[in-house]
Order: sequence, then structure tokens, then C-alpha cells
Amino acid sequence: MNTSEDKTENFLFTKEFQKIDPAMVAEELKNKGFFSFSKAFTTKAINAIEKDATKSKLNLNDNRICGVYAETQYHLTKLLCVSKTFFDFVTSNFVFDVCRKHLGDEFRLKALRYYETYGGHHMQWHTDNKTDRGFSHIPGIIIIFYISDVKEGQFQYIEGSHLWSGEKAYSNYSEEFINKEYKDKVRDFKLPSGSMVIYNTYGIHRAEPVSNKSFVRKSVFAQIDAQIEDGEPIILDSKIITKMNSDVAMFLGFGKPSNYVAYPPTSINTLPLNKNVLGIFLKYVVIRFMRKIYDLSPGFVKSVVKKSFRK
Ligand SMILES: O=C(O)CCC(=O)C(=O)O
Ligand SMILES: [Fe+2]
Repeated sequence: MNTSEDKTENFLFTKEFQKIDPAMVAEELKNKGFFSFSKAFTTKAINAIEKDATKSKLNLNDNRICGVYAETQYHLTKLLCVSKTFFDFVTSNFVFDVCRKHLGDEFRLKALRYYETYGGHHMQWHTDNKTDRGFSHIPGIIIIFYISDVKEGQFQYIEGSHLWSGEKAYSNYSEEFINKEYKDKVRDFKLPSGSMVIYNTYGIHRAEPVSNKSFVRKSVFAQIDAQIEDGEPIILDSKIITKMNSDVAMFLGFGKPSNYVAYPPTSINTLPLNKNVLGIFLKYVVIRFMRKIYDLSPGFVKSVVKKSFRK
């Protein structure tokens, strides 16, 4: 008979992926710096995450969960408020076993997001072994999975770079340096939706830049590392937390500080002005203007307006 854990696994992962041994993944993270698997997630799981994460994308002065635009990217860091599927994945035996084997008994979810990357986004080659305060020596992994098919703008990783990048106390690398010294070590992850990449945060990587303005790549990102005393705020909806034990509490940072600045820093000024945004502002101005005229109108006009709306 199927246990509820088996059912969750069958919903999340393809049959082929369920055969993957976390010890083998940890071995690849140690040797090459990355592990990847084409179509690790079922189409049902990917569709559920996309639907939950995009229900209300941009809302000003709205109590629902919504994301932020940072120029050429959309980010929803509150994924654990909307997606039980993501919660099931990130607390799955697979993820916890990989973490235990690679990071030891203590590990914490540091950052998470559903994100969309648009044409014109430029990401420098970098490592992720850093906090919001800069370079740090904290072992960690990042799991990225694709929500859309990725034929360009793919994740790229310099194989083996996790073995030497730690000798340099910085996180960013120029395109000239990589092209000159490591071109033959660049690994490309052009993969269909549902594919998963896990990488060692010490490795040098980026998303390949795409200039085509209509380009969109949809992905999910989760960073987990071995330092459990601080992290980005993890905002949860209690209805999603259907499993709790001391490991899950440690993983989510229960009762621990979360003083890192949530990435990316955004404000109204990083919201690109496009048709959709212009439409929202135009509607707002028209509604507030009409409301003002109504408020200033004499009583008999108000009652006529009220009556006509009641009909
Ligand atoms: O989206 C990608 O391919 C890479 C993302 C990344 O490196 C990051 O957000 O630190
Ligand atoms: Fe990164």
C-alpha cells in the first residue's frame, strides 16, 4: 500500500528521477561541482507551482501574496506562502538526504524564489558562497529547476571551479577572464521544463545573457547552506506546513535570526514601465478622480448615482 510520503514523491518526481541516489548527487557536487537531471519533476508538479506562484503577480496596496519586479526579473520570494508543492519538494527526503551527505547534520534554507528572467538581463559570472555582506566561507548548495523549457538563457557552470574559487576572496569574475582561462570548462544546461540542477555554491556560474526582449525563462531557486544561525526572512503560510519535526524546524530557521536583506532589493523605481503597469496606474488615477468628483458632488447627485448603480 502507498504511504502518503510515496504519494507525495509520485506527484513530485518522475519515475526515472525517483531512482536517483542522494549519495551519488553528493559525490557529483564534491567532484564536478554540479548534478543535473532532465525532467526530474512531473508535469503536474511543475504546473501546480507555476499556477500557485503567478496567481497575483503585481499588486499595490493588496493583502494577497505577490512578487516584485527588479528591472529585467520578476521574483516571488514568498513561495512558501503559496505553494505546498514547493514545500513538499524542499522538505523531501531527497533534498534532506543530499543536504545531510553534502553539508552534514546542520543546514538551513537561506533563500528561495520563483523567478522569471526576461531578455536584456545581464548576470555576471559569480559564486554564491556569500551572504548579504559579501564573500564567506560557508559550504552550501543551490537547487534550480526550470518551470519553462530552456533553450537559451540557460544556467551555465564552470566545471571544477568550486575546487579553486575559494582561494580568491571575491565572488565576481569578468567575462574576459572566463573566456580566456575556462571556456572549455563551461557547462550549459539547456533543458526542458521540470529539469533540475544542483550546484556547489563555491562554483562559478551565471545565466547566459539573452538580448531578445520577448525572451522569458521561468525557474525556481533554493539556496541551502551549513550555517544555521542567520538567513533571509522565510515567510510561511501555516496551511502549507503539513509536516513538522526538529529537522524541518532547523531547515526553516524556526526561532533563529533572519537578518540578511531579502534579495533582490526592490522599490517602486525598479518596476519597469510597460503596458500592464501603465494600465494599472491609469485605472487607479481614473477611479480616484471619479471618487473625488463623487465626494464633492451635492447630495441629490450622489443619490442619483447610487440609484443607477443599484439597478
Ligand atoms: O538563474 C540562473 O541561471 C542563475 C541564478 C543565479 O546564479 C543566482 O540567482 O545567484
Ligand atoms: Fe548565483
